[in-house]
Amino acid sequence: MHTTISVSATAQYAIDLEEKYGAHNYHPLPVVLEKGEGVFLYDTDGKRYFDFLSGYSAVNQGHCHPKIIAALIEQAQKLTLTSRAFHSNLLGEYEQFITNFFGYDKVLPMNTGVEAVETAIKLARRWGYERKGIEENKAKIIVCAHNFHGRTSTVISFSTDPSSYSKFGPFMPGFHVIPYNDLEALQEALQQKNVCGFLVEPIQGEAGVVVPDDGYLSTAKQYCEAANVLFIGDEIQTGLCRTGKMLACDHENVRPDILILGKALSGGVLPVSAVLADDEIMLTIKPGEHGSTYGGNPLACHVAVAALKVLKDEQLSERAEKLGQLLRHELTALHSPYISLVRGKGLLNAIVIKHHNPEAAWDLCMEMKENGLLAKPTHGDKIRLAPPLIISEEQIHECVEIIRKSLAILS
Ligand code: IF1
Repeated sequence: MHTTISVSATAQYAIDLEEKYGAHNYHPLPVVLEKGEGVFLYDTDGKRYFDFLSGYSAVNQGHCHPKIIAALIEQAQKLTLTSRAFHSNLLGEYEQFITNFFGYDKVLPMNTGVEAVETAIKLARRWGYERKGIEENKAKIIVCAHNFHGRTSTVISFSTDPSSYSKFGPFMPGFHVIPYNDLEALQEALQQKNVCGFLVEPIQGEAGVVVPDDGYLSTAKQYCEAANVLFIGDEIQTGLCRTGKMLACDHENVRPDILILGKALSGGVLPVSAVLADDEIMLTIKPGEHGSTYGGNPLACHVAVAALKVLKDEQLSERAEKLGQLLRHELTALHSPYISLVRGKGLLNAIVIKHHNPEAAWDLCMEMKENGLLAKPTHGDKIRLAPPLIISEEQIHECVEIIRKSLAILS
């Protein structure tokens, strides 16, 4: 059982309300946040924390970025939603902006990340039937073990994590699981009939920031091309400068046939996701065959353009590259007996905790919280360390010192 810790009456009141009136589908750290600004979060008692989770990479630009908030406020006072039954003055401009930004013919705007993943699955299947001649209802998509692509019934159908899929069946067929970072397994799977796509995270985030071997993505893309299979890049967590390039696939000059974005596409302000592809794929879906109430709403369009501009204007991929190297170097230099591994790319990093106590990672996160840094374990012994990309060099050093000091709790 996790060690409990007392919180202030104000915080406890908020926690109790969640306990009584909210579904118990999370196990958050005992901290109640009230304000976010840049790299900092503030709890209901005014205590300040470095945010080393960044909304699971949705807040790459920093909390409440002034330019993104200004775009939100400006558009919120004009027009927030038209539905797609009518045109809006902002959708086409946004579509032109984002397709030019990433170099694709077209975009299909959605809201949450998993909706974009579902959209990509439907696009790949539809392309498979219409362009590759796959037998109807026989399309297969290759996925990787330890994947995380969201929590809808279809997407958990190909999860290998029981906490994501158990007792949520029956499951959607049409997926073939192979080991991650295993090109032989991919090559073999691609020999099957009816394969339309390979859905992959360039770095497996939820699995604990698992970075594949150099060359994995580029060779996988070559294999897919040779097999006439679509390479579907889920960059919801790894994209938008997080790993030191605009897209994690850019590290290997891989251009996904279908690119999936989410999270920081709005800078953490509201759910905005997008699927980008060229006409041969995108135009296989005809009017009335896919969509959503809020997909491409003018508020999301205006916010997303502002959020994308911040990424480039503030050179956030260069920062992530430089400061990520510094963070990994400094963490390694701690030579802590409790850190068995430091890994990551750009500012998407994780430490693996080595300790006889299975709760050690949680206890360390609780101690870091006491010392002013918020992070949370994933899969037991791994702690993701992913601050907003606007963090400064001196703040990196300050945070490494907090981590160093907190490690003493494991002695
Ligand atoms: C939760 C995890 C991270 C994602 C990738 C699609 C989605 C996600 C690569 C779906 C979402 C979120 C979901 C959130 C916590 C977080 C998470 F721990 F769950 F797995 F980041 F690692 N593809 N990841 O990472 O996007 O529908 O959520 O917008 O469910 O608790 P979404």
